[in-house]
Amino acid sequence: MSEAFIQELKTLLGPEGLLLESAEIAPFLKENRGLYQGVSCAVVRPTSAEEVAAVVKCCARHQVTITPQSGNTGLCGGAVADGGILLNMGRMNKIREIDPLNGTITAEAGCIMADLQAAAKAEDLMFTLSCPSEKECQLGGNLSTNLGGLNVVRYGNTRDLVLGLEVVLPSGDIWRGLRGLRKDNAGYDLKHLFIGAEGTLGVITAATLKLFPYPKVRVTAMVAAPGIHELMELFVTVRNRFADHLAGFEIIPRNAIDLVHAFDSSLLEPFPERHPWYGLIELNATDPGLDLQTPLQNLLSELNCPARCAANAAEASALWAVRHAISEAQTAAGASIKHDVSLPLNRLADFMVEATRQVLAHLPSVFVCGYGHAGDGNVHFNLTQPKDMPAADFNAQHHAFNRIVHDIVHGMGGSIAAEHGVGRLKAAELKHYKDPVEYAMMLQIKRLFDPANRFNPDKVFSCAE
Ligand code: 2HG
Ligand code: ZN
Repeated sequence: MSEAFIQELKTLLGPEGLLLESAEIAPFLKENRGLYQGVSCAVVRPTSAEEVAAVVKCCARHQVTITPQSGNTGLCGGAVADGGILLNMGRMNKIREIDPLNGTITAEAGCIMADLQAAAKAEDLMFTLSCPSEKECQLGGNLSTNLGGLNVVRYGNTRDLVLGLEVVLPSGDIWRGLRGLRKDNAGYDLKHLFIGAEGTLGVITAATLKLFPYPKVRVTAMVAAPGIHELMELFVTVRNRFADHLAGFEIIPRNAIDLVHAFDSSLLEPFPERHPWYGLIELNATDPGLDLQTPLQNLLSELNCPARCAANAAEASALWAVRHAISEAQTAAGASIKHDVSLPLNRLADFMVEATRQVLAHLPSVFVCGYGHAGDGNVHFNLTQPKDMPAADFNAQHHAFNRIVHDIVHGMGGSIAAEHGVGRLKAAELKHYKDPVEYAMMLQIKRLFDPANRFNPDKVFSCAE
């Protein structure tokens, strides 16, 4: 980066908007899982779309690349700086509007998910995205990876919630598309190009998303099943019985619960006895008079299904705390090779069985723990380093494990990237598995929006494109 470029940035941003000291920059260059080390000598922290646009134009003049970053909680290296500037959105954290009549929130990319939930709740509305990292992750990242999360059965993925976007394009133009319309068929629906694009087509600076009436009734229950096939059957039965009242259904293997207890022994043991599989069910309703608990309990006892219905909000939180802790517990247990994949619901259980069989055949001592969001077929099929194997040796198996797991996913009609993005981690895998016609269309779109390949250049697409 030239001195002239840095001088221009200083003029555009002022001292708070530009970090140049290595000690200040270092936290932004850290990658969540320690897989990558970001490289940059300038972290830009704008406060408006106009500032972002000015920075983008300045980068174009000086041929500098841009890595957009929001909460930096990603798991696939999508926000790792590549030598150009790191565009951190954390200071664009204003909620611009909550419109109760329209049922929408318009918020900037640097807003933290938990803050959006709280702001909506204050208006008796629900911001429905929720995930274990909700106290740190930011809207820009949620949009850029199309996060699903814990309420996906009822409310859908991020993409299903977005009505409008504000985006700074690689040209430096600002697309002011913050419409709150539920029906808009005036031409192409361009917002969907930017959602899930991981900052490769532009920087999302704000979004308008749907809100829902805040539920007045909530039932949380942990259930148990002898196998994953039985658990998925139970999911379908509960979904068909409760339809829109089913907000979430999480699938959890026994060894995830063991992992969680090894990490934090104060977390709840759901039942006195152990079971191979657990399901965490969340039902909700806006009608305060509606009893969901009795019919759920009746259904589960008719099915002879071990169940623990939370008696109060504290017990519900304790049950959810077990689920929330899985990812952190896995991190604490050693190096992990993660597969954030999705399957058609009718193949999810077969996938779990077959993938477990094949990875154990490859490395019998590997710790296999696949859990996730049953509602949208999203499984986190994660492998943890065996205790007797150095992390470097285990990590050297990354490609071999990817090939085993992703081949099964692909063969069953699933996707190798569900809600954590492609980032740097899966760029080569994406190219390997994507239909060539589809991949070529993606490349054409990338080249149309970003012909100089300056926006997150080494993410989603392989460097060699
Ligand atoms: C979750 O559902 C998150 O807990 C993280 O998506 C999953 O760490 C993971 O693999
Ligand atoms: Zn998840």
